Amino acid sequence: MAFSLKSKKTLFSLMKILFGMERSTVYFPVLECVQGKLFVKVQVSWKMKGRVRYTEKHERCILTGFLQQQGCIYVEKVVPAKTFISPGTTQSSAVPSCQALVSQSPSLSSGVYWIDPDGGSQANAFKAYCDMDTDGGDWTLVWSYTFTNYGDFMDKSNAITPRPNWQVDPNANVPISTTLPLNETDYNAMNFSQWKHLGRQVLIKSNINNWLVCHPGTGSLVDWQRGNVSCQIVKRVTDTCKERPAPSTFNPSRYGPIFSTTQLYYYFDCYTQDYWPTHDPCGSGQSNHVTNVVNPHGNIFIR
Ligand SMILES: [Ca+2]
Ligand SMILES: [Ca+2]
Repeated sequence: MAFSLKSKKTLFSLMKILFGMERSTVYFPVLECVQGKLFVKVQVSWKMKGRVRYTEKHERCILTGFLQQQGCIYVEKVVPAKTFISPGTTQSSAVPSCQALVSQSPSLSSGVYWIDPDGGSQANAFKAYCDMDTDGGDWTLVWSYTFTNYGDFMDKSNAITPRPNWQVDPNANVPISTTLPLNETDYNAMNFSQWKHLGRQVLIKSNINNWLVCHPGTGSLVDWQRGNVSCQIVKRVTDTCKERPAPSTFNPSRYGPIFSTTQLYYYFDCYTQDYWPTHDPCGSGQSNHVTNVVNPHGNIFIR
């Protein structure tokens, strides 16, 4: 709120010229606002030769937005624009997951939103990338990886990198990330202990192998539990082995998780001294991945 004073200039100028008296007015903050009326406390002092000769104190009722007295007080009412904060666009509007975001704002597109998987205080909410397009959307990106030696794919030195902080052999030697990836080529991983707060379904994307959606059975990636899973191919990246089925088992093996049919389909090998990170659309544990890809990578999403 701002005040501007249009005083009775002529009178006050005359007082000053004739008696050397000066008038000063102090406005105090609004006391009350009742039914459109604002009350302010006003103190008017008359000074002569720098000394206060007398002071008037009173409350003044003013109507918002109107001139109350001729040449006296103008009130400018500042009304902040009411802004609607869309869910997930600020830390304070963080949602539990990308899935929760969709239920609140169904038309959102893929991108970065604020989420708070563990609930409660939003002080530990963070930004995450949500895929709103694949297989109905609602997916939170938890891992983006590339390869240590894509050019010589079956060599021992090849592995995915970086890896999440899941429990594998201590000799696993690619870097561990606990920094959330904010896009599909931001090679990082969410703290693995947080994945389970997002859901149990897994979306695996890669530009060198088919995309899978896997539902948990007796096996579950986020629970790090070996057993059956039910996977569907949601996008074919290659025509190789079109007749072959999607994986049906999950195994949290020594150097990283494996999704298999009868043989390996995806192996997230994280050891550069042995093995290699199978991405085989035939599910045969062989080198049938797409070759000569720029920025070869993969991603895991949870919902
Ligand atoms: Ca929280
Ligand atoms: Ca390796």
